[in-house]
Amino acid sequence: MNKGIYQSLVQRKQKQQKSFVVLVDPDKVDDHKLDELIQLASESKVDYFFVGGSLVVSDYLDACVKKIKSNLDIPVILFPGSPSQITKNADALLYLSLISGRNPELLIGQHVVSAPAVKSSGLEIMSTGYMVIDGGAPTTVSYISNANPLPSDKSEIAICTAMAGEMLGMKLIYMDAGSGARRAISEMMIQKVSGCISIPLIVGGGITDPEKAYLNCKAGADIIVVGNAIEKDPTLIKEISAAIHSVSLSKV
Ligand code: 1GP
Repeated sequence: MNKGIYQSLVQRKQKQQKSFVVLVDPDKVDDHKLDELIQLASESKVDYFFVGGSLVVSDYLDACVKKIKSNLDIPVILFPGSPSQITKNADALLYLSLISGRNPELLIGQHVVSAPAVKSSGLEIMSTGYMVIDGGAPTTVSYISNANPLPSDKSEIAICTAMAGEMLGMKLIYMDAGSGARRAISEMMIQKVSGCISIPLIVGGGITDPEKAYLNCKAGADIIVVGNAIEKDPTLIKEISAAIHSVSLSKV
């Protein structure tokens, strides 16, 4: 099985190079909008695309992945809200287990049901401890997951959860306040969690400006994911990418 993308994430972390991910929700783009994102991403040194959403009802996922792949040399990683959001045309899959919640379906149940399809997809599978952090208001992910988000002021729970995920063998930790979160994850929590794990830390949810992305990276996030803000204003891609990559430069 191809391990190239995970290796690149680990190497980037070792070199303290921060990564910028543009999240595309197939329900919220069309060909025209995607063309614009592709153009801006190619001009702005975007590192990875995530494609998926907590609830995808359109049938645009496969076409969306194909369009990005045929226009750009940037890895496309699936970020699925359910096992139906899998296409072999992507490069890799975040194999998410919702370790912040106590819903057995999202911890292991859906994985069991979809295991044969996932295995035969040929995608690079990246086991990911997924932690939904309270973002100040219900988000689609907190509703659909039917699990309590982790309280935003309980860094010690976040630390223990991430440590447990790493010791269980997960390859990535993804702390997510949920798409369009009112309140993004605090730098204090990011700093505490990143100091207690050695695998790459992904942070997303409610990041709407370059400053927040920069501060999240400074606090210890290795990979920053932005979706909602870019849907509203695609030109933000350029500024956010520059802010994230400036952290890498300042560490060289
Ligand atoms: C959501 O972390 C992602 O799962 C990105 O969140 O859409 O708020 O940027 P936003």
